[in-house]
Amino acid sequence: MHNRSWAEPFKIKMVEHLRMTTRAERERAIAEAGFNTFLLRSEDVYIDLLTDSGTSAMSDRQWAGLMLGDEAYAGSANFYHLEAAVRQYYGYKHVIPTHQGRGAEHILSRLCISPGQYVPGNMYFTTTKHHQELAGGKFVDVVVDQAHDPDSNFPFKGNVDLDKLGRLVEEVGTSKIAYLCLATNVNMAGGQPCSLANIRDACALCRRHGIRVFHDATRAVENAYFIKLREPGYAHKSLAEILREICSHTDGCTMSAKKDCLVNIGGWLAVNDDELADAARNLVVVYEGLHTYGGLAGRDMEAMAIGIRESVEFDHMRARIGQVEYLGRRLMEAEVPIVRPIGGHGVFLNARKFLPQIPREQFPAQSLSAALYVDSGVRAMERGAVSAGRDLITGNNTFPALELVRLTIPRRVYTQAHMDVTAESVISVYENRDKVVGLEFTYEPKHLRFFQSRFRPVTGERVFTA
Ligand code: P71
Repeated sequence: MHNRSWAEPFKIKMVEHLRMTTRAERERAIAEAGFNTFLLRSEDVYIDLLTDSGTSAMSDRQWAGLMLGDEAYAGSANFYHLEAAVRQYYGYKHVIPTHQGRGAEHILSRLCISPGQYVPGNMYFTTTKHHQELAGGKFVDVVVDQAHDPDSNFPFKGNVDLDKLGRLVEEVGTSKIAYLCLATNVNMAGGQPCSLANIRDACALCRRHGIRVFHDATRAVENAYFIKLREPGYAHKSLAEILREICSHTDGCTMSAKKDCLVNIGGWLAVNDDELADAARNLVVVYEGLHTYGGLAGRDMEAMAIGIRESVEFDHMRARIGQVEYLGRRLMEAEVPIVRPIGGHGVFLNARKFLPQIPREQFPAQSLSAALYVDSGVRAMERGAVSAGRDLITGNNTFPALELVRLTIPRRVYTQAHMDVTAESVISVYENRDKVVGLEFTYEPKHLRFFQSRFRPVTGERVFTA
């Protein structure tokens, strides 16, 4: 079986029509959107690779599950199904639903961070770091150096750098550390996994110092797939076994179920500690909803419970990551600069190499995502300096080592032919890269600026003059 090509372990039962646009329409649409792909209308998008978040196609079983929604205010049957699925597959004791991942991050940050404390993490994620900062914490990057190098082929670029973590503990002392925020399949590094050996060692280091570890489990199953393929000793374990082993080292997790769990909305906070669980259940009623629904409908929790079971099936993950690899390989063959190894949830273009003529102050990744949209109607997401935002203290722009454009693949949605068209468009923009123009801000909001910022080309009116 495994010497054959992967193919989707499903067939298509319903289709959603896409609207094709002309280049002139797209020029107008991106200008109206302030050259920010977040501000485009989805009707104007052909292939939507903005995110894999909440964009999955649900299965017929999940759709059937929606009809079993128990919309009781309290004690919905679907909550207990979700709780059982999380306990079985992730292994945490207490499960508190939230409307999505950042809802869980908010509750955890408020409960576990005191002002002035440090929160080490294996690379920042925008919403995670923002909630840590709102709670008075300071994020400290402890990911391995390879994560910041788009050309490093290291197989576990998500790993925690134990020296960096150890040094922080020594410098500031354990009482100044809120917890270790351990992300699996690190998003901002390009969808890169941690090894189980590293997870074990990082968590053991924390345990020796009495520091708790909270896991961002958003893409933990994708991480488990890479462990199975790449880490000695795991080839014969199931994804479910590997997932349980990852989680077993940590004290709890935040989850955006909109990714691995194959739903359009939802998340949860899970913890093992009884007192922390009580405090979280108490706080969730203030911000999300009662602790048996957390801002979700009963039907959403049912779809999540079913999605969790589907997400750990090997053939599902093989096809999901196989599709991402297919796109990545096509771009590598054309020598387009992408982050290597190819990640779990998308292919990340290295905008600094792609557009060396655009200075970082003119946001090459933002320009590239706008140009790609103009070329073909493919929508990507900037993951560079605009996403990184400003320094809390100096207020200056920060320029992370990675200036990337993410082509994120929704799960079970697009075909290989869509990947071909995407590759053709990226290659054609690459061939015309000297015709892409840098951008400057015309509007910059205070929080998570990448969502709503507006820009204009530094010269002329168009971002892509090919
Ligand atoms: C993604 C998203 C959604 C997103 C969020 C912020 C900016 C742009 C897009 C969300 C994540 C995530 C990780 C590792 C927590 C969240 C928040 N990712 N951790 O990649 O990837 O979850 O969106 O459900 O609130 O497009 P939430």
